[in-house]
Amino acid sequence: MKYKHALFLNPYIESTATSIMRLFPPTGLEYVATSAEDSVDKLTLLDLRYEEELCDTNKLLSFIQREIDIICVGIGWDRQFKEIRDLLNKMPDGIPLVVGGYKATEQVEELFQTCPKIDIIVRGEGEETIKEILKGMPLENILGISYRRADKVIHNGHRPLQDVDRIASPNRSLRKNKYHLTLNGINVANLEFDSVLSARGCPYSCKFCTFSLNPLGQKRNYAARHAESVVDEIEGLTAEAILFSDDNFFANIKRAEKICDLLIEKKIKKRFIAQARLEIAQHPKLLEKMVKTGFKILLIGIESPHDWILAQLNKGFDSATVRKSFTVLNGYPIYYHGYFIYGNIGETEKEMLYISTFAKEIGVDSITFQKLRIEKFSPLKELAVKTPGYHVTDRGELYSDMYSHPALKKIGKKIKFSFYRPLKLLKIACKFLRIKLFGFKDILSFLIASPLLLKSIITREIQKGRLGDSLKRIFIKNTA
Ligand code: B12
Ligand code: SF4
Repeated sequence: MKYKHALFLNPYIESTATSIMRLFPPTGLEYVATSAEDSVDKLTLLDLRYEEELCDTNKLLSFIQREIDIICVGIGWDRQFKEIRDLLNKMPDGIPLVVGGYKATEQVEELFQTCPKIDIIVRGEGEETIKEILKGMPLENILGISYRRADKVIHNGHRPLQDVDRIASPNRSLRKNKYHLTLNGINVANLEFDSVLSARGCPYSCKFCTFSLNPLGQKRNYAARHAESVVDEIEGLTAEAILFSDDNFFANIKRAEKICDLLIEKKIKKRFIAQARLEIAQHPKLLEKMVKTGFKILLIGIESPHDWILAQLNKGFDSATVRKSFTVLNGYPIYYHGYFIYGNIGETEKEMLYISTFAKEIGVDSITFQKLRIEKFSPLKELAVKTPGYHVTDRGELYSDMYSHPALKKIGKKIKFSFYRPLKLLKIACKFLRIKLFGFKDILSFLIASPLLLKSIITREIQKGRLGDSLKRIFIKNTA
């Protein structure tokens, strides 16, 4: 073997983290590490979110220096992108550094420019590519990579996509930790989480979701694994709560029904979370089966209450459909989390604030809302640049002369506090009990952890200098 000990690293920087970042395993990195197992003598998979010792950068670097002869890092999200690049720049000289993941593929050129230590970037799906790198194949012959040669960056051609049924599921025994619900670093429930990828790609083309337009990216058309293979994978898992990481688990309704049927037939009792589109409301038979199977949470992209914005984003439905769909969905004991986008091109503050009212009206249980990002290859870029007063930063942040970043942040806070009123928080807790997401043991461990949790929340708010403001917004008046 060319390499004795490969490190597969999920980077994470504690100081700028948000609690939710710990809940699920790094699926993409685990797929690649699993595929690489037979190509190296030894493989260490490290999720820095759960490392007590090695999350200290100096200790991590000395571990790498002592033991590792190739480093493979996954960068999947925009979050902590700068901090991750700073970490990569500290990696020891002389040890090859390979990077891959969604964000790395989007930012190939920038990563080579800002991280002189990176040798190779694996673009798109990496299971086959990594094997060839680890075997020491000449770089010019490896499809799907970009690499440095002298002072230049060379982009090799795309790698053909593998049949999804032939890709091995993540080997969970590579993990050094289990995944639990932690809030502010405190373990609040016994429940173990895992994720299962049952399909890759998405048949829709919302305009803010732009990977397919990256000339260096490699987006597949929707391709789903056979129901039997998905259920076999689930059967072997120890976790009680499973997230289907698919873009949209219900893109093929018949297959989703078959997965439910098989899970019921095999008496596999787990709690499922899935990303879905509103269209699921048109399938009551499936919804009934989902409840029976143990589907507890659906994460649904609603994006906006305004028809003109939904059209601008090419979401494929209007606000009347959202309302109609939720009338159906609310008839089932499932927890609904809605994703919204605000700060759209031409959107006024009044329209942005309406997100909270709308979300309450349709009866969605919780929401998250993100400022519109105009990613590098977004078809919305042209509109943003053409619209007077609008600007896009190098990082894809959209702002306007009317709504600067701080102004949008303030609006975001108003939406948050207007939606999450004390009564709403109580309703969320009741809903969790009603849908039986948590069992008796989890509730008990939550109660035990709650004083510590409350203390940590208060400490964090004090550190950020916003305790008074948050309390005022929750209990007295929600103003900027
Ligand atoms: C599931 C999912 C989640 C889950 C997390 C699951 C998890 N395991 O952590 C949940 C619902 C919690 C979530 C949350 C968020 N998500 Co999300 N999520 C996804 C989704 C749908 C699938 C990710 C996945 O598992 N893909 C399957 C794996 C196999 O693919 P992959 O990760 O790309 O890995 C392959 C290659 O990239 C490569 N590779 C990956 N790592 C490595 C490493 C090496 C060394 C190599 C060689 C190769 C390699 O090989 C892998 C196998 O083929 C993606 C969309 C998508 N289709 O990718 C969005 C996506 C990644 N999420 C996104 C966003 C915005 C978020 C949130 C910020 C949303 C929010 N408002 O809170 C949060 C942030 C979470 C965080 N970590 O900070 C955006 C990211 C955009 C960006 N540029 O940052 C995406 C692209 C969706 C979108 N179109 O907008 N998400
Ligand atoms: S349905 Fe979801 S994953 Fe598919 S294109 Fe739209 S936003 Fe992207």
